[in-house]
Amino acid sequence: MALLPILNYPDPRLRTIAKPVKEVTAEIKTLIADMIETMYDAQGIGLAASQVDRHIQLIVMDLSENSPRVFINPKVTPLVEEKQPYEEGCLSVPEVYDSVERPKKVRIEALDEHGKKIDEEVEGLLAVCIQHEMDHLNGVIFVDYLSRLKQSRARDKVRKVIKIREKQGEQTADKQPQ
Ligand code: K1U
Ligand code: ZN
Repeated sequence: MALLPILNYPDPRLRTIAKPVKEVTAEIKTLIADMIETMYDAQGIGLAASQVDRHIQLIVMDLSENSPRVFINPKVTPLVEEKQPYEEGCLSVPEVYDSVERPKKVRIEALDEHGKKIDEEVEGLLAVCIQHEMDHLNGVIFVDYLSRLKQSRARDKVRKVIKIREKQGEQTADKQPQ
């Protein structure tokens, strides 16, 4: 398994629209394992393939530690008009957190890593997280919902965090080994 570099905001590659997965090949299975390892290493609860520069409709998630879930070709439909705010974070926008309002209850239709159909009505953090990850597959980042001022502050913050991480010798998607 391998740790994958995560793209940082405002990298334009994060704006790429993901394509459907045609078949769960050995290569996709390796990508799933690598994404799960990368998500755990970064202490995230979700990761979309777009964030590791693979522009296919694939999401991994773990809200409960050690029971990772995989969503392939997900479709997410709001079931209620009521929205709820949640203080979101993003592994592509490190150390920036802000409140985003999203529909409280959604339906998730997808395939899992074995090709089995998923069809669930969800609320709470799972509803928040799947909508955040779906946005990634559509080239949308949670800071897009914030004011221009907050977006500009987020860009500055990410630049600072990357500099510190590079000084600490961490590998980032912005700086690959020569
Ligand atoms: O997509 C990502 O970058 C992962 C992201 C998922 C997410 C967290 C919180 C709300 C919406 C989506 C993260 O895992 S951010 C880091 C994190 O673990 C976290 C941050 C705030 C609340 C809970 C978890
Ligand atoms: Zn994110």
